[in-house]
Amino acid sequence: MLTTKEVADFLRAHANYLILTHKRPDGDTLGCAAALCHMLRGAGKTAWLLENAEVTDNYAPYVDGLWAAEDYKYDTVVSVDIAATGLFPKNAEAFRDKVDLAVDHHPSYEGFGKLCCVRPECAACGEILYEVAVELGQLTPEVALPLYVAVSTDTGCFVYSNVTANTHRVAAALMETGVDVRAVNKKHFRTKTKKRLALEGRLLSEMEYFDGGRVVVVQVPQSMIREMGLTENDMDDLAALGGLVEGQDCSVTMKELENGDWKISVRTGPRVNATKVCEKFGGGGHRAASGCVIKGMTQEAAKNAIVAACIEVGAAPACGGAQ
Ligand SMILES: [Mn+2]
Repeated sequence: MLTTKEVADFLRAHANYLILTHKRPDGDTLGCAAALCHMLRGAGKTAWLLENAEVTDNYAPYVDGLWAAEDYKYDTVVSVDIAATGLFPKNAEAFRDKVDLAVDHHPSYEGFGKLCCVRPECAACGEILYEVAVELGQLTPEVALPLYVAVSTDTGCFVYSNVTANTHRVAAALMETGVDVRAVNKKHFRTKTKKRLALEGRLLSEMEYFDGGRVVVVQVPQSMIREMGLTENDMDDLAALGGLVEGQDCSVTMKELENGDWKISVRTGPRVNATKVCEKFGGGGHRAASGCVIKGMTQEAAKNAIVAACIEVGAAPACGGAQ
């Protein structure tokens, strides 16, 4: 396990970098990749990102023009914010055993990198890359902007329970480079497309409550996805919606996949261990945010099964340590 100082030494010691991002890329993986690319170039290195076909419109501007050409000759592969080889995009599968350095903040990091810098205490991978930028003397506005996007988006604009004083210190240092964080926050947290607002309106009005209102269920069947012409971008972070309701402490979001399986996200307060709920269906994650896939069930059956699991786990006496 490398320190950020050792990461900087490693980066100084090589020349031609290829940077990998994860499947269904979010602001953290893309922001970190863009920032790493800029800081390496600032340090006199050659650096490009492996193209990620799933980049959504809201994050595309940060990685625009940074994709590696097909014939790019790299000597060093770095992954950012990738916890497992299963999260490599299709065109990155050949790199599963070729990552020289993995930088990540997920407690579930699988150890695929030859070297790694994994810091689970960081709310965003961007906090780690910030330290690397400082070590390299490359905390320029060009580096700071995507890092701010990484940190703000991975913390829901600094409100998730993973946020620490260090998260705020990093954000403050990034602000001090002069980047326009107001524009970033307005774009990512205070602006929604008309389609997204129509979707939220429908989901809010169709929300179902169980267990005296402590469990709330939001359902997005394929019929709704087709009818409203929804893209992945339109459905980004829908799991946060149920959590807005007063009195709930267990928010379930069910999205039907194209094959009829149900992708379930569970967000919980201290009473319900989301990991234990999702483990019943072969999934997992964090104590307050977990996921699973329910296969071979109708919408009604899947809903009943996940609600029953939430009620059961919530009713069990708390035992064992934190997860
Ligand atoms: Mn992340």
